Amino acid sequence: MPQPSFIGPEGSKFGLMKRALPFLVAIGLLSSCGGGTSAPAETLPTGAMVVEAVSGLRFDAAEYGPVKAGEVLIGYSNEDSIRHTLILAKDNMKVANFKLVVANKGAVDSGTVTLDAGTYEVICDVPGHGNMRAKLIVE
Ligand SMILES: [Cu+2]
Repeated sequence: MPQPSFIGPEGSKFGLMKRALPFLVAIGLLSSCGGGTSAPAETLPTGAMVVEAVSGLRFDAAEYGPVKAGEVLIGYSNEDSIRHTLILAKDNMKVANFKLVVANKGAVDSGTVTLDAGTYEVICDVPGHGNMRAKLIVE
């Protein structure tokens, strides 16, 4: 027996690393490129109106804006440790097809929504988060 137990682990460990390295590099490249439309945003876009979810089931402000009517880019950042959402409503009517979701601490989401002038409610619709309400002024 030519000492298989001594050579063996060293050799196989090194072999595994050699095989794993290109794979890890490929993952790194994929995640840094991004670009897929369905992939969640990892950073807040420049120029976005940013809302933060903070601990205590609150938004970071009671009122946001004023922003200009038209296409409004909204960013949502989670400074809390649980999942939050962001929807908009005006005159008790939900703004259709717009919902931002931040699943955990540090998560961000963003989206563009077309808004007329007026006062909107910013709402987190997670059950039990009824206190997460703020105003958004659009003019
Ligand atoms: Cu919430």
